[in-house]
Amino acid sequence: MPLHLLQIAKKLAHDAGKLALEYQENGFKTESKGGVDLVTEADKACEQLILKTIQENFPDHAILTEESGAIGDPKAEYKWIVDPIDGTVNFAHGLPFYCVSIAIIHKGLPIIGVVEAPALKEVFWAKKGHGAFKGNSPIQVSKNGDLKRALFSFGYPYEREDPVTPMTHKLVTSVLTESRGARRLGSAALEGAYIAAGRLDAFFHYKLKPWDIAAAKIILEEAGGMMTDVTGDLISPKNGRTLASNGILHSSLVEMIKKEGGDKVM
Ligand code: 2AM
Ligand code: CA
Repeated sequence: MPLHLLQIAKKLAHDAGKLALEYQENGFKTESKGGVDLVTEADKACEQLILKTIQENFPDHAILTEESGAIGDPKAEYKWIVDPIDGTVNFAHGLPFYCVSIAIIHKGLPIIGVVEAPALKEVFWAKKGHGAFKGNSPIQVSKNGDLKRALFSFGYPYEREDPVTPMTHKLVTSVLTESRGARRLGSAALEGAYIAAGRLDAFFHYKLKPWDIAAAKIILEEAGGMMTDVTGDLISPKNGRTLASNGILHSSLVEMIKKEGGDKVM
């Protein structure tokens, strides 16, 4: 791996985060992508900043981003997966739960993840085999194996008519019965990083995209947690069903979701 890859990923997340904060301060235009999904001028500008640097420094690397899709050779040795602003609805409403999410995949294996939340002044990152960090401090998932003491987070997909919406309601109801509570933060990347840091114990969300979760997955796994499909298998990019946890709770959550029929919808 080029030695400076991690440094560049961190600098890019930081610079894009700074730019997002400037837009937050000075105002920005918002467009609808259809339904409740939004894109702002800031999403586009942050993405351009990140793309330009990757393309200048690593012309042979492939890139997948939320706003531009797939760029470059699909067989490239290195692939970047970028969400310039994860939590765009929060960003558009002036809520601080948004982040820049950058992952690097080498020959199909995730090696670097960076999630920077500029309004909260926090950066979470991990390098394969070297652990996960918040700033300079190592982080670890919670050691909580008791569902009753678990704090959950979850999300709804943008398509409100989707069959996963009633299933999400159903799962929230059972989580609220079984656990300490459920939060909805509105940024899947940040929620994954928060499980890695032990702030949350588990998270579920249907219909996520690779750019929502790629960086958080590396960080979470390096912090001792798990991110899988709701069945416990690998996440399918076709449906993006996602269950993340501290690892200890994972199999009981797979069971809980199965009991509600959550493994049957996608
Ligand atoms: P975004 O803010 O980048 O659009 C909100 O619950 C979280 O889930 C955010 O991370 C949001 O990403 C993501 N999200 C929700 N529905 C989605 C969908 N249908 N496709 C992709 N991402 C989605
Ligand atoms: Ca996103």
